[in-house]
Amino acid sequence: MTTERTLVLVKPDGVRRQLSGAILSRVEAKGYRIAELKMMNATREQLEKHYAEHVGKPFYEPLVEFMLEGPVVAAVFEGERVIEGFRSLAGSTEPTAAAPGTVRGDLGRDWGLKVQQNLVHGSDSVESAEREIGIWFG
Ligand code: D4T
Repeated sequence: MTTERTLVLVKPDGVRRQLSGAILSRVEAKGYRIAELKMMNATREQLEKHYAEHVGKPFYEPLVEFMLEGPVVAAVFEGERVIEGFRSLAGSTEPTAAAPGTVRGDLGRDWGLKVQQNLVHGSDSVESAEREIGIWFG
């Protein structure tokens, strides 16, 4: 049996607010294992690949600009059903509506900007995870 992997990003708002450790700690405490970890500055090329599905949407360019504002922490977490498990921990996309107890629900809010600054990214399927891990870890 192959253990599932997911790409987790602590976005620039999370790094800037010094929440990287708190966020990674929640994921580790749930029982998932860090397989890869680094802090880096994303390139526009990486973001264009990562967010290709959103090209043309009103929040696309603000999203890319936001992700270029500062460093991100990129991690690969491993574990049974980690993709679903991490998305459950992260909470829904909109921090205002995200359930308390989730990363976005507890630590995020709407700042009235053109893009939601929602602290984390997590892959949404096995195929996305493998594609995204390739983009961020080569
Ligand atoms: P990511 O992909 O960053 O983990 O977030 P989600 O899976 O929760 O959300 P997404 O891919 O649909 O959106 C990517 C990114 O764009 C922002 N966004 C999204 C936004 O500002 N307004 C919107 O209406 C949507 C759909 C937030 C996350």
